[in-house]
Amino acid sequence: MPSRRSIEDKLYQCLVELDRSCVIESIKDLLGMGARATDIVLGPMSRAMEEIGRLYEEGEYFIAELMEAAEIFKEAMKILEPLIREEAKEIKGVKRLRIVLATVKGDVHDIGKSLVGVMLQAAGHEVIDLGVDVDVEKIIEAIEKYSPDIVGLSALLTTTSRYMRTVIEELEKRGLRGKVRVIVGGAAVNREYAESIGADGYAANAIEAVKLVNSIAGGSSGH
Ligand code: B1M
Repeated sequence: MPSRRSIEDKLYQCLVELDRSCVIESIKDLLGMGARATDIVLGPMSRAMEEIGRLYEEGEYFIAELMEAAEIFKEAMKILEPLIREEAKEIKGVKRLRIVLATVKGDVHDIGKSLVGVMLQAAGHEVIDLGVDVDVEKIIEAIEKYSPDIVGLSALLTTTSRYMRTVIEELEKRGLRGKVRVIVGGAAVNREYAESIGADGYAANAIEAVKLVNSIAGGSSGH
């Protein structure tokens, strides 16, 4: 009987090699062994996506491979998402907050942002997902329309992470900054950067994002 660790390694390898059927089979095997869907996604699957990015940087993979990897990831999420929703209920916060989520202008990476949205919803919060390549005008429209407690911004590109500062500055100019908390995340962002642009919080992954929102909920009236 193979160990859970060896199946995790297999899943990682199969995703790096873009072997769709092996990815699905390994996920089913891991679930059959009692693994948590959240651990599968945030563990071997996320590590594999990082490696795929590295292979792209090294010139071994091209855009076609990045797109294929994203498709396989999304197919796997069809199996994993309902289970992640169940698991995230365990980190349910005390208050329900309303969060407007967006991947910022110029950036079309949506897998991580969507995962954050799924887990926040499952943890009991209301999520309005504006999608990808979202400019500050759309964010402001959403703030005016939905009066969210939090705006969550995602960026995976170094170039687009700068737009997070633009959003915060524009909210200040329009007198909206005091009305919402702004939290940021995504592979191009870290805690130092979040602090430097005056964000209210940073989360490294989807679980951390839920914990961050729950901690903000602890000090707010909620929706
Ligand atoms: Co792109 N890409 N990509 N890509 N891509 C990266 C990001 C890159 C790091 C790869 C690399 O070179 N190593 C690199 C960026 C380098 C940089 O700027 N520092 C890169 C590049 C260069 C590009 C293009 C410019 C390539 C080109 O065209 N020349 C181009 C840009 C397109 C654009 O956006 N304008 C591009 C395109 C693409 C695809 C469209 C082909 C595809 C995305 C498909 C899609 O999303 N629908 C793609 C992919 C798949 C990747 C990698 C390989 C994987 C991203 C992913 O889905 N990871 C990526 C490599 C990497 O990230 N190291 C790469 C899995 C996901 C679960 O993790 O998204 O990090 P992640 O989300 C995590 C956390 O970051 C966090 O929680 C999530 C779950 O734990 N998180 C938040 C995310 N958002 C959050 C928000 C929060 C809190 C936490 O609060 C609000």
